[in-house]
Amino acid sequence: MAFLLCGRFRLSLTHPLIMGVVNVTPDSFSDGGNYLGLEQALAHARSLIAEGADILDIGGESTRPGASAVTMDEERRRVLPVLEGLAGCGVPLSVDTQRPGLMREAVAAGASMVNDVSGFRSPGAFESVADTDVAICIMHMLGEPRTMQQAPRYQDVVKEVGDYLDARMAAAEQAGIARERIVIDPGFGFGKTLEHNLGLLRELRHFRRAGTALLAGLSRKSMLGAITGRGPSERVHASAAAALIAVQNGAHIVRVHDVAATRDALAVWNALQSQP
Ligand code: 7PJ
Repeated sequence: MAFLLCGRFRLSLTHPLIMGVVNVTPDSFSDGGNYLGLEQALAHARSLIAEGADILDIGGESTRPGASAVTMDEERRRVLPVLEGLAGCGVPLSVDTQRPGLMREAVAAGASMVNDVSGFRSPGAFESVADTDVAICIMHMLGEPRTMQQAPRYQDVVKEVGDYLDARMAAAEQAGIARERIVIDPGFGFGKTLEHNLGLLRELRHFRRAGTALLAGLSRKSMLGAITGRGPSERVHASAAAALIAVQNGAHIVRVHDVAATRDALAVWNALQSQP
């Protein structure tokens, strides 16, 4: 039976899992500490768990196209208190970071998964988590966030993304990270045109690898804006549809902002699976 080793959790992959997104943003009204930002993030995290999130992904750095980088200290100040505040919340916590130093601190603070949109390209990234038991999510990104949407090109997007993920997975295993701890993700919107994204979604099943979980993050992304003509906060229905298609096409985990809507969409899918 397929499962993902995720710190002290062992997640069954026989049903799709919902990863809820918790963005920790600075509070513009508070001086000094970031108390309000922290309280908001914790309240949001708890409501996502109540809505049915199986995993929470906590991020303190914006990886949206064109976003500017935050310092390691600032990222640490945003993320670590949220991890500590959610200790014992009952679901595994993922930290969305590209910094090996923060990966280790996050694991010490209770994270069960490390999600790196750069595919653990920073020197020492795999090594920083190899001797722990946490899961890692390796995502494909073409280039880097600042420039990735400047005319991305591929000969064959499905093949190139698949080859990249295979190479990163091999490097992870080389570093001592077992397959059962690895999640792979084609990285929708990270250096991809609408056409590339649609090709990846259509062929998502090609990214399934034995012993490894497949994650898809389509929630509220600009490809859904291009399709519907709607702004980010109005993409809930399109996001639920996209999550359902991703699961139908082989995703084990969907990374979403709107957990309640996704849960209901996947409940319909789950009901069909249990038919004889
Ligand atoms: C993803 C992510 C994704 C993984 C973001 C956004 C942009 N991590 N972090 N996969 N997207 N693994 O949520 O719109 O697709 S940030």
